Parts: sequence; C-alpha cells; structure tokens
Amino acid sequence: MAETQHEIVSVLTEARVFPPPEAFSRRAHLRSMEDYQRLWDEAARNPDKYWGDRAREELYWKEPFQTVLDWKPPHARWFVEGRTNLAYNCLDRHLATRRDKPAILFEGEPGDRRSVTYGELSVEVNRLANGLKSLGIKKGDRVGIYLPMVPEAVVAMLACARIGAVHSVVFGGFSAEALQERMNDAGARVVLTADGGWRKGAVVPLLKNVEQALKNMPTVEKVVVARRTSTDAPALPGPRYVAWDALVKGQSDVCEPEWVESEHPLFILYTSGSTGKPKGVLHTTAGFAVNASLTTRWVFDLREDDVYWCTADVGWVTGHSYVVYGPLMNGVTTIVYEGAPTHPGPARFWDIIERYKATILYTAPTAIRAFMRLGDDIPRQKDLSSLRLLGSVGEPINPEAWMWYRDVIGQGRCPVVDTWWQTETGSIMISPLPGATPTKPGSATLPLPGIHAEILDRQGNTVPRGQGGLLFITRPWPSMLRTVYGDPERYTRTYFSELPGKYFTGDGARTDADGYFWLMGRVDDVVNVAGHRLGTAEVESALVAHPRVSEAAVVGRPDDLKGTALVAFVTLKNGNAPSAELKKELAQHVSKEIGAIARPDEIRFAEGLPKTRSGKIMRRLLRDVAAGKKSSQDTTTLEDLNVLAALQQNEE
Ligand code: 6R9
Repeated sequence: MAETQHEIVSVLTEARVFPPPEAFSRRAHLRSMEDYQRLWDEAARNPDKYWGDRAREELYWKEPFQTVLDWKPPHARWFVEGRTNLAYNCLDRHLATRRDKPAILFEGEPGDRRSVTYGELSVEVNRLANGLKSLGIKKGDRVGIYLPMVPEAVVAMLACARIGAVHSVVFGGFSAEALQERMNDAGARVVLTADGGWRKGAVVPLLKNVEQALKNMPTVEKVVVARRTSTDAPALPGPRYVAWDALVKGQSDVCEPEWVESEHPLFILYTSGSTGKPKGVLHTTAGFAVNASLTTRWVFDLREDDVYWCTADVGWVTGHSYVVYGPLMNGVTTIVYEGAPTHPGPARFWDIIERYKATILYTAPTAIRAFMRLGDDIPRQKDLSSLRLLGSVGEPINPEAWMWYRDVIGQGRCPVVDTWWQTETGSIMISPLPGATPTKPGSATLPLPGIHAEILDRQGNTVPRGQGGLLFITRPWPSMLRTVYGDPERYTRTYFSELPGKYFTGDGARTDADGYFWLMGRVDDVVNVAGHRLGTAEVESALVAHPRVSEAAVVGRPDDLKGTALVAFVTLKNGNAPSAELKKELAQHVSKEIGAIARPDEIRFAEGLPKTRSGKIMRRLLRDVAAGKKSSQDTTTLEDLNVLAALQQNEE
C-alpha cells in the first residue's frame, strides 16, 4: 500500500514527541489540548451550531444564511440563503485598518521586487474586474488563468471572484495540450496569461503555449496578455488577444462586488485521478472561504505582524487556499516568489526569508529533502531567526526530513505542522495546532475540530489502531468539493461509492495508540512526484498517443528526493526497435503532452506487459519490478510468466 518500505519501518518505530514550545503556546490562538478537545467535542455534538458560529465569525455576509447544512448524501449545500463576495472579504473589509499594509511582497526570479498594499491590490482587482466585464464576462462564466507566480495571478483570481466569474487556474508548467484540455472542459470564455514567466533563468513560453492551444479552444473568445518577460509591450499574435495594460487602462477603481449565493461556484481546479482524464474539482464560495480562512489562522497561528510565506504555485490548490484566499481573508502579509527554489544559487529560499523577515514558512517535503541534500551550511549562513513556525504539505514527510526541517531551518525553536489535505477537501483536514498539539515527526497528528477522519476497511469496519486501512472523511465539511465539473456521476463514483455517504480520500493511513494519523500514500493509481499529483493513467495515455508506442504502463518507484519517481514500461508497435533516442523522444513527448513534471524518470522497453487472464495490466507487479524487488505478489493469475522474467532481466 505505501510506497517506501524503509519509511514505513521508520515511522512504525518513531517515538519522538515534541510538545509545543511554552513561549509559543502562551500567545497562540489555541493553547492546549483542552482547547482542542473542547472545540472538537462541541463540533461533534452540534455541528450546525459549530459551523454556523464559525461562518459568522470568518466572513462578512451581505445576507445572512438560515440553514447551516443541507446534506443529501453525497450532495452538500452549506450556509444556504446567505450571500457574500470573496474579493470583498479579502480586500474591502481590510481597507479601513490595513489600506497601507503590504498584502503581497513579490520577488521575481531575476530579483525584481514589488510590494503591493491592500489598498493597491484592491484598485488593481477592481480595474481588472471592470475590464473583464467590458469583455462581456458575467456571473457564472468561466475564466482561465495561466500565469506565472506574479501579483497578477492573485489579481486575476480576485477579479473573477469580485464579479462572480468562476476561475480555473492552470499551472504555468503545464503544456499547451494540457491547457487546451482543461479550458475546453471548463468552457472558458477568456484566458488570462502573460508573455512568459521566469524559471531557472529561462523564459517559460506561456503566450506561445496559449497561441498553440487557441487553435482548438473554441469557447475562448479573448486572451488577455500581461507583460512579464519582454521589455516592451508583448506583441499580440492576433485579434483575439488584448494587452492586460490596455484592458485595465481607464477602467474605474470601483467595481461593485457581485453578491453571490453561498453555493455559487468559485473555482474549478483540475487534478489527477485514476483515469486518463483530469477531474475538474468544483468548489463553491462560502464553505470554501470559511474553512480556508479559519484553518489559515489556526494552523499557522496567524498574527497581525506575521510575514507569511507559502511557497506553492497558485496553479495548485495549496496556492488557492494558502497563498491567496486564506491569508488575504486574514489580512496578513504574504510573500509571492516567482521562480525556482535554488536559482541562481542554493540559498535563494533562505535569502528570501532573511530579506523579508518571514515568520512562517509553508513548503513541501520534496523541497525540504532537496535542501537537506545540499547540506546544513547553506541555511546556517543565513539569518533565519525571524521564523517562528514551519509547515509541510503535499506528501508524507519522512521523520528524517521532518527532524532536519525542525533542527536546521527552525533551529529547534519552531513548531512543525505537517498538514494533510487534498484539492478535493479545499482546506487542511488533519494537522497539529501549533500551540496545542504535541507533534511526532512523520505524523499529521489529529483531525481539526469538526473533521471526522476515520480509518476503515472496504466493508466500512473500523480498522484497529496500529493497522493500515483506508482514510475516509465520514461527515461533510464546508470546504468539500461539490462535484466534478461536467461529470456529476464521476463525483459520486470516485468519492462516495467505496462506502455510500462517506468521502473516500484515496489515501491509506493508520492511527497509533494516541489516535495520531500516519499517512501512508495513495492506494489508487495516483502518484505524488516531487509533491505534484499525477495520474499514472494520464502519463500512459500520453505515451500511447505516440505513433510508435503500442502499450504503456506507468508506475511509481520510491525515490529519495522526489518521494516517487515515474517508471514507464513501454511496448512498441511492430517494426520499431528500442533505442536510447526513442527513449528520449518519448520522454520529450510526455513533456509536450502534459508538462515537464510528468516526464518519466525511467523508460523501459518490454516485449510484453504482465497481464491477468482477463487482460488487466498487473501494476503491483510492475511496481515491484521498478523498485528492483523480488515480487511478493501472487502471480498465479499472470498470463505469461515469461513476460515477468523478461522484465526482471531487462533491468539496466
Ligand atoms: C494539498 C495537496 C493530495 C494528496 C493526498 C495525499 C498527499 C498531501 C499530505 C499528503 C501525507 C501530508 N498529501 N498532504 N500525504 N501527508 N501532509 O497536496 O493536494 O495535490 O490534491 O494532493 O497528496 O496523498 O491524497 P493534492
């Protein structure tokens, strides 16, 4: 079930416990396990009251809600009858007291810097919102966002929210094909992009990709192009393009917020599942906002003077909840950094922390492991004394990396919060509360108040503590996904058919004697490569789309740095011979179809793939082959044992 055998052994024997530092607890929002338990019990006893109170505290409501939850499994509606607007909650609400406070401290990869105050951000958002309206965008229309990590990405999301348009952000590292597929599925009317973005000293050709994708994006009427990498105004490739600057020029600073109903869609974010086609996870307005706002404050223990840095790209859900909506709803200052973590040198992250006196750092285990490999000296030469809290997200963090993060980056002073959640959950579900929860390296600890996480078997029985099982969320929560866009049946099938009425996460986990959760990785065909979620089936579809490929099976192999590396087993069509060039060509082909993040780390040519008699590829067996393990799998259903023997010999 879990990917890395040695990690499982190490977490099973992990006995270290770190109580919250006293000085931290004294000033925290939640200060003790009694605080936590009291809230948890309250929420369990009377969820309507608990969530109703939270919703009134977290948001400005134009019109109050009457019904906290309408739950007709698997469909939930939260805070029904209420009306609000998230741009208003992120901006206008703060203007009386925080107009001149930096909302965004931006640093571009080449080193350019920009501070954007709440007042300035509000003006930019309103102008773009009016600009979008001038293009005919109205409430409910879908707008694609394909931008680098620059302030414009935040402006774009909030401008959509302001007018009730539904944003769909596509990660700038995705290819033209991936963009096209997502925009067509969403039916986007406008795409907001830039001429390019900086990554590892080179330009990511965003506009070129859009140009290519636009040949087959019939619903897209206009492309708005921001300037980022060109020195002059970017050359517009045709009449469907409009310059961002020209669009906002002369627009009014005032744009009345569209007061949308609680369940109005806020965004669609595509994520990988176990089939070839990515799922458009749909989140709605109020429920998402309540959880994003609350968890940002509690889990990161936000204070007015914090300089908060979540390193995620807005192309992922972490960027949505913890770069944009959560921090801005809380009126905090957040760092936005455009580029690669080690460009131009290995100390870039630590330079940024030193320069802006960041107090909170939230990043991914894959980055932590990469820094760990570069050695302790690099961060030790920088002043990291401003840090007071460290967070981790995206994949299981092995205890070794957790300890390094705590000792070297946090200098033993900062609590570490390992936060478990998903695109579908919208916000953090299982995590320490840093002033209250004693932490254990490698454990996400306990579900937040109001979250009912349980480890069950496929029949719905509770799995005893200490044993691995499937992680379910057994009661609805405000920021849960509402559907898979355009495919409601897939929503029910993927998340609520394992056990009716209970949300299936796709993750395996176990609890220990204290009830702490230890996540063990995906149990489906989703893999986590360097913290990026990928469906092996997506990579397979890309491979078989190549004219020389007959069949492909892609599996994960444990990797010290990336967590999981991708290994592709490929059979070729008759008349094609395996070669090193072809391997390169196939890897290149996957980059083009999906993006560089999906590029296989290893491609192995095979005469045949191991299959069951019913014709199913035996992926578990391939996982063992990829990891160089003698298979413990039952091979009695294997069609042709010679195929397996050949694969094992074929290891280079
Ligand atoms: C937020 C995000 C979700 C999958 C999830 C799980 C893995 C995320 C984790 C973690 C162990 C953590 N995951 N956080 N595993 N410990 N703290 O990453 O969303 O991209 O949808 O990925 O990531 O496997 O199911 P998303």
